[in-house]
Amino acid sequence: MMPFKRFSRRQFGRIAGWSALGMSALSSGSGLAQSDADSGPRNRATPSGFPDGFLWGTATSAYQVEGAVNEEGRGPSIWDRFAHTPGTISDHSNGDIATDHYHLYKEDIQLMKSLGTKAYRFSIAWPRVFPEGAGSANPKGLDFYNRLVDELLANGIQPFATLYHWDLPQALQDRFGGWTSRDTSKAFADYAAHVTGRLSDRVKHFFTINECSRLVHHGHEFGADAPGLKLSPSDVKQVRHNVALGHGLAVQAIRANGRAGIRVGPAENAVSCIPAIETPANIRAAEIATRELNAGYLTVMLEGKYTEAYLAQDAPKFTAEDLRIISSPIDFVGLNVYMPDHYVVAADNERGFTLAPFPKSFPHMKATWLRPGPETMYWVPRHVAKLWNVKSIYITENGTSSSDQPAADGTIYDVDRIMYLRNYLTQLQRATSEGVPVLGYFLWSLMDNFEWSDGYEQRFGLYHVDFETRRRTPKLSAAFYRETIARNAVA
Ligand code: PNW
Repeated sequence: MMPFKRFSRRQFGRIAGWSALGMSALSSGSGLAQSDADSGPRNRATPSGFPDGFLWGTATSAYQVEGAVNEEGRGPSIWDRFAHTPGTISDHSNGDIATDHYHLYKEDIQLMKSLGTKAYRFSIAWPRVFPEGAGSANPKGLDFYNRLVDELLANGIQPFATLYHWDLPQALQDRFGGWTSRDTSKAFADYAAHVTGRLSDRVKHFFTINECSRLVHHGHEFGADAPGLKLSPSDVKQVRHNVALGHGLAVQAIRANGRAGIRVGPAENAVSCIPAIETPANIRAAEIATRELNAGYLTVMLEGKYTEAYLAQDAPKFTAEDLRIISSPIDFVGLNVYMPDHYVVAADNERGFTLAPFPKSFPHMKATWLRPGPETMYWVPRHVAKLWNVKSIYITENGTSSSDQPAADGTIYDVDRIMYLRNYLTQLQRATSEGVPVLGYFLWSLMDNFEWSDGYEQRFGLYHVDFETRRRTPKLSAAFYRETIARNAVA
């Protein structure tokens, strides 16, 4: 284990729950801990450290944490409608109250601070800003985000705002058919312009759209997420094109309306292609697969064209101008990294690769879809940096749910989450030590929250939330993350 400078006793304060984990909490108001963390390289010379200034953060999204769905003029979103439709959410819950972050944000910022995080990725609810999706803005729409941003900055935490994390104003679904129409792409750009005009004096980093891939497939192909559609393959590709167009239009609107120095990029769950064995041929095959299987979003966004194979079937309708807009220059790529989608083997076939089927015995975390494959955290940013010459990458999400039962002493010893995080972070450190330009990492999630169609049955938080009392309690993984941040190395 690496020697590192320990915080002195007086730098610690108390936050409920930390002592139960055998840890003291960082004082919320001392400022000392922060200057200490900033005071230079603790691990630069060690093989296990992250780069100096590596940005550690946590992530949430509006509908999953805020609640307060009827406050200060917010309009309904497709997720309000979907969650209130019987048969959609496994535990019949919804996000009406969620973690009540809308009212408890100050307390939550102290939780972030006690972890030692220096950045927070949250999303802005479009229906708070434009209750009808477009037209006249709600004058109180940004009040909450102004309060949130000011409180973050006052506590030394940089705000990273996502503009769209799936909560489309219901009015746009009703009026245009949502993302099936490019009118929604245009409305998204108008909303992005409005927000950046008002927040970019304090918010310097904006993500356009969270996970095009899931919102397209789960929302419009499988019907498992809002708006619950099951469209034909060609309509699904049209939706994906409209979402990509929305991203590009928003990038342009953000640049036109934001302050100088504003930085913008997507937050995408790239289809992850891992060389099954790390041979040069398999690595090349995994790169080819990455480009091909992300053709509808990252590839078109970074190359300004669709691949031939993508257009060979069910091609979307688009213009050359659309492609120019979609590939508007971005400042970074955000990557949500959870699991290996494919292990790739080089093959002498037309595509140049074979996707290995997953054996039935492949392990999973508590959520059956979440297959642990820590090397995903190495290969995805490496592929993106290499294929498209991307110079700045943020890991915008990574984490896992756990069954999270309290032990007899009341503590949640979520050692499966710690095992998962430790292994993924080790692979992230491998990437940064080789020069893959990952600048920061946002752990999903700060606290348990509304996990979409899994309701409150999948808990992804470092902090346990009691959904009766809204009390937050750190799990053992919170102590793991705090230790990792303090060392700037995997703990
Ligand atoms: C992400 N996959 O969803 C979302 O951005 C979050 O809102 C969500 O709470 C979190 O991850 C946990 O699910 C994903 O199949 C869903 O690879 C599925 C996958 C990845 C991310």
